[in-house]
Amino acid sequence: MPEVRHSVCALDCPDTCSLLVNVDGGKGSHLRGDPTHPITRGFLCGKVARYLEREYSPERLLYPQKRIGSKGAGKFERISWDEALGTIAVRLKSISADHGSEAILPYSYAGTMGLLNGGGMDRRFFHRLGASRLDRTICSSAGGAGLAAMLGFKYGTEPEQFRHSKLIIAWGANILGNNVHLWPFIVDARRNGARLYTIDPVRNRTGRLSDKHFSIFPGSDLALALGLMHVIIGENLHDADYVASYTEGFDALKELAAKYPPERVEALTGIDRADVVSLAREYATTRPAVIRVNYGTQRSERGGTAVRAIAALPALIGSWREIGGGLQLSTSQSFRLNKEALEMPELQYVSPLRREARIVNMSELGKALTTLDHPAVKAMIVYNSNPAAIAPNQNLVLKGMRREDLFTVVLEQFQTDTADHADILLPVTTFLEHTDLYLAYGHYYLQLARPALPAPGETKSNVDIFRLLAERMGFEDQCFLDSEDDMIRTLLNSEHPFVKGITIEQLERERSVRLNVSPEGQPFLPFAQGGFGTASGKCNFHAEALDYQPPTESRLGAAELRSKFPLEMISAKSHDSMNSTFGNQSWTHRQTSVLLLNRADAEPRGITSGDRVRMFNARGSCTLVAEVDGEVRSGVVCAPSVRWNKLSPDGLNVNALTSDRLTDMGGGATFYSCLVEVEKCGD
Ligand SMILES: Nc1nc2c(c(=O)[nH]1)N[C@H]1C(S)=C(S)[C@@H](COP(=O)(O)OP(=O)(O)OC[C@H]3O[C@@H](n4cnc5c(=O)[nH]c(N)nc54)[C@H](O)[C@@H]3O)O[C@H]1N2
Ligand SMILES: Nc1nc2c(c(=O)[nH]1)N[C@H]1C(S)=C(S)[C@@H](COP(=O)(O)OP(=O)(O)OC[C@H]3O[C@@H](n4cnc5c(=O)[nH]c(N)nc54)[C@H](O)[C@@H]3O)O[C@H]1N2
Ligand code: SF4
Ligand SMILES: [Mo]
Repeated sequence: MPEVRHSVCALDCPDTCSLLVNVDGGKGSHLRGDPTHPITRGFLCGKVARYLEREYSPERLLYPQKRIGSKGAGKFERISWDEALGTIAVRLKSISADHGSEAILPYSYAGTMGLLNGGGMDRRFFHRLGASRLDRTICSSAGGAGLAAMLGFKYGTEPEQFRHSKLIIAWGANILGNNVHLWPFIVDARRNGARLYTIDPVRNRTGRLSDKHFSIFPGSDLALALGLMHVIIGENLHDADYVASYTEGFDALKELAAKYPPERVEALTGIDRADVVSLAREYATTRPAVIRVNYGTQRSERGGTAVRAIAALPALIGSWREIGGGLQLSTSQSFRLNKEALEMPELQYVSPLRREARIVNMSELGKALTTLDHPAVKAMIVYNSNPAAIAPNQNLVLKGMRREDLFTVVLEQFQTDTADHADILLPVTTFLEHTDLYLAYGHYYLQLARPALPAPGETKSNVDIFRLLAERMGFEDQCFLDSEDDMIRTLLNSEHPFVKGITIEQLERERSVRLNVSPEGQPFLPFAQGGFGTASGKCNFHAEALDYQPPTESRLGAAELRSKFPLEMISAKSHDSMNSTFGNQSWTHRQTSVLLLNRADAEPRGITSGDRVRMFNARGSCTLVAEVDGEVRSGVVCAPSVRWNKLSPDGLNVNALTSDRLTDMGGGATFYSCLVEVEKCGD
């Protein structure tokens, strides 16, 4: 009989699943979803059901290495940990002495969502070093800012409540692809007569299974939200009592919405005027109605404001009052852990800087590596991320990463495109092999995971590596001696009622603990009676900040750009991958080498399914295989992402085309505001 151990999926996914691992003679033999977990409910997504293939892949990095070929060539030689750590410490000390400590740049995102390995010992290390601080904007900062501006908090409807909804709107949210554990609740709701609508320029798996699909122009969601408000307010379908009690700025909103009649909204969004009207009426009169808006909506130039406007809709119709009403973008801010004590920003004051370090926006990495000055970036330490593949404006990023005078350290599990650019490459554990604490951004359960499997070769966790680096740098601060459990206790040391009283012992026993967001057995209705986190405690519509302008890179954007590059390119998430994490698996490679085109765009270009096509704009180009069908609306192409550059014929992926222009709020990346042209490749 195999021993069954518990773990938590660390991938950057709203579901944060609870896992059970069968272990036979020290080796994992089977991975499944924990049937007792209220969200995981005993099943896993396709990619993680096969995670043991990754765990035991012969391509795992097992030993520290140093580069022996040119940057990017991927030629390395094994070295000892002693040599690796020694080399890094010597280089960081000399760079800090010669150029100032801010010449050192950490670069990380959510390769693991674990709080300790994602942002614990590393943060302490870089603060003590006086390194530049990284603004982690690559994914969700625009939507986060939009949501916070409207609601004051970054949380919303519980996934469990979706089963009580009668109308579910998936707005830029590929639920089946990217958030599959919400689906069973939607199935339950539909059994009780609920309808599911999707608003997306791409009719993906979720769109195909919906009752109605609204094929929207990319980046025009703000105009649609205003159009819905036009009808709702114009026909007096709003909840006047909720609006009067818990919101402010309604009169200005009414005035603004009046400027968005259905005809104008049709022209701006591509959605038929009659559909705008019927959607608004249904949304306002179906009780309860819930919106699942996801980050797809905010990867555009107007993305922050779009989310802000969408987040106003439940307040307008009063659906926050109802079980199964409201809206969910993220639940992350309900985890009021003591992150400040974990990260220790005060260490910057004992660093050589003796002040707070400058902030570098990760969505502008190419610029940072090629144009930043005073000081220029001389060292980059990358962990939990693969910027060579996932960052926008890839040609500029790669130019920077190939600078001979840039010292690059990469902590990785696999030989990614970023690993190819390392001077020193360090092998790290997977989430199945180390301790960590996990919040979630799609539910309200806090979870603890202990190592379920032994760490192979000479792999170490991020926590251990930064602890060792601190020692080599001569940092004597007590905090670098903290164990994982010390750090978890630090995080749990919070007075906020949502987490107060949760202990490591309880987490050890129960593995998954629901936050104290509502009394036991009762649903969490965050804004049923106001209680917004804004200065006034009310939902502030702030209409003056909501007017719509089409994105520069869109079909209604800059004329000169449109004439050269008439197609809007979306590089949405591929169904069975996780950004670039599974890039070396054959199924991911298949899913991320295609470009979906509408027949109306393919035919005039002489393109049919199976053709090799070149997609290009002024920033770069890449080669893909055309798939012509009805999935994307005309004028839009979609390249499921993120492919490993080195597995493509030209060594580049779609991010060679994406722009490093920032979003309207939150300084986010605008991956989905991207104009391109496509041509058939010659034979
Ligand atoms: N299978 C899988 N799951 C994942 C990931 C993955 O790579 N693969 N990545 C994880 C990560 S990092 C994240 S942030 C989440 C993201 O989860 P989502 O936000 O759901 O993912 P996206 O694919 O970016 O976007 C969702 C949908 O938005 C649509 N979209 C694009 N532009 C627009 C627009 O302007 N308006 C509207 N209305 N829709 C638009 C896309 O076509 C897509 O269908 O998923 C996580 N889960
Ligand atoms: N074109 C396009 N580009 C995109 C997106 C898109 O939709 N389209 N999505 C964007 C979004 S939403 C996001 S979130 C980013 C994601 O970009 P990244 O944060 O870079 O995520 P991944 O590509 O999944 O790469 C994570 C890496 O971390 C490594 N890793 C996993 N666990 C650990 C660990 O414990 N320690 C260390 N050191 N490494 C570990 C994995 O092996 C993997 O190579 O990509 C963005 N880029
Ligand atoms: S990637 Fe998401 S759905 Fe898949 S196992 Fe992990 S948390 Fe669950
Ligand atoms: Mo993301």
